[in-house]
Amino acid sequence: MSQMTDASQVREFDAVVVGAGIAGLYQLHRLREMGLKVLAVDAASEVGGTWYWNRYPGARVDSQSYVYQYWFSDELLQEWDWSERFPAQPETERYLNYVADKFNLREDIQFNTAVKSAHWDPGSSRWLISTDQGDQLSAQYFVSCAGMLSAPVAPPFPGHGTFKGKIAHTARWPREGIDLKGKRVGVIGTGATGIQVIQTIAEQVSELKVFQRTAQYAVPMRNYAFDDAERKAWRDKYPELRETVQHSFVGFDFDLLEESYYDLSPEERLATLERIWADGSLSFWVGGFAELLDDEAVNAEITEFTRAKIRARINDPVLAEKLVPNSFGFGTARVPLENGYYDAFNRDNVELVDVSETPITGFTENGLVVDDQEYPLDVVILATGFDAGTGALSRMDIHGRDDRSLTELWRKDIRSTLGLGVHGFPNLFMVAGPLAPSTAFCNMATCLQQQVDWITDCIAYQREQGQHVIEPSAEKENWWVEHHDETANATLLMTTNSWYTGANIEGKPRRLLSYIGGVGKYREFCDEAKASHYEGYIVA
Ligand code: NA7
Repeated sequence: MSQMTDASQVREFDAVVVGAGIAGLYQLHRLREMGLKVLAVDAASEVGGTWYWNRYPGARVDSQSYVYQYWFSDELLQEWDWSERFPAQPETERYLNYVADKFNLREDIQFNTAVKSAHWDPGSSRWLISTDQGDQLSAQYFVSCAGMLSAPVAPPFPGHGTFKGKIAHTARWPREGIDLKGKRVGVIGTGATGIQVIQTIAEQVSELKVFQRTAQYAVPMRNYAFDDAERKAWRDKYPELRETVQHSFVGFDFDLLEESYYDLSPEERLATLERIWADGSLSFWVGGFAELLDDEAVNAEITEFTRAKIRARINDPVLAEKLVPNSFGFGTARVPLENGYYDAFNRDNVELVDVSETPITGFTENGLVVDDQEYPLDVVILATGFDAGTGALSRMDIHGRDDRSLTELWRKDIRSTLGLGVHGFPNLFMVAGPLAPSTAFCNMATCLQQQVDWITDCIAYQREQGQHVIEPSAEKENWWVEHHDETANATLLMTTNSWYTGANIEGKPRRLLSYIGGVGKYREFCDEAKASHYEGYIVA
């Protein structure tokens, strides 16, 4: 108990789960069902995870509601009525609160509590965990459901402290909100988040300055309200949908097209692109031509199609060229959906400030400075993203066997086994860890549940066998990392700078954070590990 100061203060659990979002709630439920004594901790004051923190104006799920949900309870599927195809943050947060209440999950969640450190104690074969609230916890299993986009990053702009207005990061949006009506607002960042903010606040604020470093290819979202008949139609399809999402390329009810781009005439290609564009969802990207992601020529043609769509939306042709991406191919970074984003730039009160060549110098007391020009602002919104995949765990002080540090390991080389565990870290399980599809190439709800199920089955098997410790071997991990890299390197994604490859964080090792071999294929690897009774894992 070297990490602990007073053994009598230590609370003992079978498992400590970090996070009370989609994954954490389900993990808590599954482990409790098995009869384990579990504590979930979350830095937030309520459940929701991503949907608790990201309450910025316009925050909305861009996966269809009928697949972005839990599948484990038929009763829940019958009870919960989604109001829209793509629900806004408040509805998703309400859903997660409803789930927490329905399954009495709150009684085993400690809110307002962040894990500070977790150290593997070889003597007791347990994790010794400390929190920022002074808790000392001991658990056989340490399960991170801390999220893959939950560690926000903000550039260290000089003069930050001198600004007299308000600065808010989208992922730390205050619960009481920020009154933007009639204000002069600056938004830094035009990724999926910035796009949702900009299109939402453009008509509320007096002036909106959009500081854009890299333009994005955003696809129009076709959102609409569901009526009872539509909800019933989905409910009737749930048994089939539950299966479909688990075997598709990215965990949705659609899949990549079966036909090759090369088998179609130019007219047929265009007709297909128009058809999938009109669906108004991520299917234009990950439910389209498979060659988009690994064939430069095909990617270039689809990129041109998308650029033309963007140009057509902007009245001023000079501005249009600034909003059309020119440094990377369509689909080689996360594709945002938009709902009025490009139209916002046709408004008189919205100005694009191009910071691609001249970066933001910093804050003054009145606003932001670019190229010696001051932009007076009342509020600056940072939509500047996350330390994705590894950030949440790296920000905790996690030490495994032989005192090895996870932060140090990932600082040099981002490794994992199936994204579920890491060699050298016994009884550490990760949901949405790096090198699993859940980091970017999966409908999160599908992958999170599949991973929670795998972890639960693994723990159940261990207990049945009277085993206490499990850890992926070095060989198993090498096999996964090699397969992951081979799959990633065969695509066009590695050459685009974005959070997908860790390029948004200075010094972060480059590796595609998400497995891109397909959700169905990933599931097969996970199922094989289970069927082989965890061959390639070290058990004790
Ligand atoms: P992203 O996609 O990482 O976007 C962050 C944005 O912030 C992006 O446009 C960045 O430009 C911009 N950024 C970051 N630092 C700066 C500085 N110093 N100056 C100007 N602009 C800057 O984060 P999101 O929150 O939008 O989305 C993350 C994921 O959440 C999303 O993909 C969904 O899966 C949900 P850059 O592109 O680096 O030039």
